[in-house]
Amino acid sequence: MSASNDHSPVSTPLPTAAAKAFPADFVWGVATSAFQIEGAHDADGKGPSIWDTFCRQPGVIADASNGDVACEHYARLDEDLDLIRDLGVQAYRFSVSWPRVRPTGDGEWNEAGLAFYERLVDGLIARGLKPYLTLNHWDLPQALQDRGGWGDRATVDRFVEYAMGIARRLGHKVVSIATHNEPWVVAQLGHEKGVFAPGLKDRRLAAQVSHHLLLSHGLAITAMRALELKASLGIVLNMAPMYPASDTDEDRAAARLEDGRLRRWYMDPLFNGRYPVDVLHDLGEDAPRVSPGDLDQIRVPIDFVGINYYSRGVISATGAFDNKTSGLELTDMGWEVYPQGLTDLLVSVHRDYPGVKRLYVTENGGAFPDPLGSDGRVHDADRTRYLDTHIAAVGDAIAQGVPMGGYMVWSLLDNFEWASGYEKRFGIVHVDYATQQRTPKDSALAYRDFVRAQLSARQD
Ligand code: IFM
Repeated sequence: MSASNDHSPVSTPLPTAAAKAFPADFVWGVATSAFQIEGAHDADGKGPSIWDTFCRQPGVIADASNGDVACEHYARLDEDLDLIRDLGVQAYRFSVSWPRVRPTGDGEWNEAGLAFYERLVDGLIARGLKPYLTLNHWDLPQALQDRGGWGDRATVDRFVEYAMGIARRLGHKVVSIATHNEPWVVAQLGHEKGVFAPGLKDRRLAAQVSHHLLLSHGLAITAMRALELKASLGIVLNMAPMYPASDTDEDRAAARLEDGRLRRWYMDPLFNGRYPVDVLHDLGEDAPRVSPGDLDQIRVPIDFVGINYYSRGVISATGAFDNKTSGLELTDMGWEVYPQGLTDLLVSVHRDYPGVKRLYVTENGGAFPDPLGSDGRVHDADRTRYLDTHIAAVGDAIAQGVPMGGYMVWSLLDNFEWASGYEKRFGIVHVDYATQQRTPKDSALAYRDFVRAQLSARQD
């Protein structure tokens, strides 16, 4: 590992996970997204995204930072690809910045931006790594937002054009294309709560946005299918199992509705061709306008669903549950560490949606404040434990028959954690933002050694 050649191997890497069985074709990887690491916000013809704009509003980002520089990944591509290779993982999940490749969301394509992603994909392949590409990890071109963004049905068509442009250029090289990352976040945090870009607070708009995201997914999948790519095509959703805070009817009903808002709102149209009745009822007048045929377009066959899992939800009808009192370890985000929730979630998705062919954990990890020590290392035992127990939880789901395809750690690098700025560190590789020095943390070394042992066991 370039920044850690002197680091000795971890003797018993991820012991709980190592006791589980994973299929021979299971893929081990790491994940990032464009806005969170690339920087180079206006380099080589890139247009502004809604996150570039949002970060400039006072008070919206905890440390008043932005993505202008981030991890300088755009300039340090080769170094970072070497880092991934040296981790010994098989796959790298990344996203393409739409305004880097098509600055205004329509019109001219930016060859320099396309060439960057081609270099990224070719660089992965040359290092024996599998590219997992995500099209939309939230950084919509600002020019499209100026015309209504995801609230405007025309953005659906622009997204299909974007998907086709990327698929034509890179689709024959990558192994996987996901349309959207966490559409719930775009709709709810971006358009209802207003804490993420574009910072709007309008429940009806948020519901319409979620519908347009789903419609754009379905239409893009259909269009990309026609290219007969080898890449598998799917979508990535954030999910959390929702447990009632008590056994009362009220708490159980509240937990069911919360599950509806987060999971069934996306999975039901994708796999059953309808929105869940209880959530529609809850939305009332704010329910989205759905044109005839839309739901058929959304329910097109896909090859996989990626699940991003971080924690559980505990729901009480009065909103009274305080996770600080649960006694569970909390990450630096204040999220409970609850690996059993990942098993429960994967098992429930498999049970409730038999149409799902393959599931991936496309993101999982924890923010912990572990600093760089005086020995030049980061002894992040908390993150290492988090990975160990959550990978083991995936193993438990596999033992219960869930068709799992792979697991990707969030994240390769410490990076821009949206409204939390650079204050929260999810990386298994530490980034010193003053020097851009990358230092693999103990968790990276443990994951490296765990993956190495998994892969070598396959050859026996
Ligand atoms: O950093 C984010 C990522 O962009 C999307 N999923 C959740 C992560 C941690 O908050």
